[in-house]
Amino acid sequence: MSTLEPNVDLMEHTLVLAEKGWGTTHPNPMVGCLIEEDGQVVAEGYHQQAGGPHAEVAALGNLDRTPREGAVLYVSLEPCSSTGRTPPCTSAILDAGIKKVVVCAIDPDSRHAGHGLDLLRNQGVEVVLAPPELGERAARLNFIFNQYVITGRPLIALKMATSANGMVAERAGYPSRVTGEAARADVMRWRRLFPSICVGSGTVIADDPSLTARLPDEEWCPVRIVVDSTLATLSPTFAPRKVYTDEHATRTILLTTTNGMENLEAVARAKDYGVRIIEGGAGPDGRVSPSAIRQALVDMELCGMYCEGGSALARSMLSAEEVDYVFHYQSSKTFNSPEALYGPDFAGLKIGHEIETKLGEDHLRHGYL
Ligand code: AOF
Ligand code: ZN
Repeated sequence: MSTLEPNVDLMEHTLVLAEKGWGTTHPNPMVGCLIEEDGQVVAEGYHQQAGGPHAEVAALGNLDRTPREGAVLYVSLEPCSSTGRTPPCTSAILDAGIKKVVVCAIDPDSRHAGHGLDLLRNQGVEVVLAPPELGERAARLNFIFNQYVITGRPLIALKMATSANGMVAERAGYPSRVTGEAARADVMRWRRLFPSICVGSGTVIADDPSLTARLPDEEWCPVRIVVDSTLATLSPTFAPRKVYTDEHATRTILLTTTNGMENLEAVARAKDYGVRIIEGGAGPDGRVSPSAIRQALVDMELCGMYCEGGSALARSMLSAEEVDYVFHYQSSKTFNSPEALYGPDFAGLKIGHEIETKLGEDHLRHGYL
């Protein structure tokens, strides 16, 4: 008979703690943990970065004493049970004398998947799982980690913002504001989560984006991948683009084709900027093939990528079925100009396990393709 009645608020709080590692734990998951004694939270911890202490070890370390009898450890992900970069958390829990553990989600990493729970139970620890709805939320938090650890395939997400009538730009070739402030702030948060971001050459030429995550307390630059088959973005006919000249230029990677590598002037310019060029395979249309983009991520050991278009790149990735996850921001504005640019048919996409959020006047739907 179970003597443990877990507290849902405390379970939820482990998710809040996990999110403190938003974007900093790759390729590891975000995990939060707390220790409760007699209804009081006496220590908290979270996983900050791969190679660093896991959430359970951080919480036990923050307690700085032996947990009292009856202490309950709440953790957002199943405790690991084998040695990776760090020793197993199951050992840390047992060594601390914890006899009750509440777990929100099972670790999909096959080294652990359920083994952590079994091991603890076999050692006489009472283990309780969160209710399914909370378990799903805990698991969903680590959607990038989950796919990468299960399949070895980096998670490629495509973000697009469209007007109410399906346009991605008010005037083709020029930057335009499709969504409002809240949606743009939300994009910054996703840019902070993904280890890499990517855009096509047309977007770099038209918008001159910086592709950084600008948050209230931090500016962060993911690995910036520019997909540019001919190295047109390095043309001297316009001002050098920000991604090549700002203080994060060494975090920009140009992905091009054999044809692009023959543009020797552009190759020399990239070298001057300190920007690395990767040569990938081309499709029948002569452009970098979507599978070459995925291969580049695998080669660089990047577990996820947030692709912000433009529409040519989005179309080719969608038709090659190289998109795993979509973020569709839908504005309530209508772009009626004859120069407006149609995007891919986002409204028609079937999104699995869809999450919908209202952001000011705009709507975001995101989920698996
Ligand atoms: C936990 N708590 O806070 C995290 C876990 O190489 P390591 O030692 O960091 O182990 C990485 C694996 O551990 C990772 O693939 C995932 O299965 C698990 N992450 N587990 O109990 C944590 N970050
Ligand atoms: Zn662990």
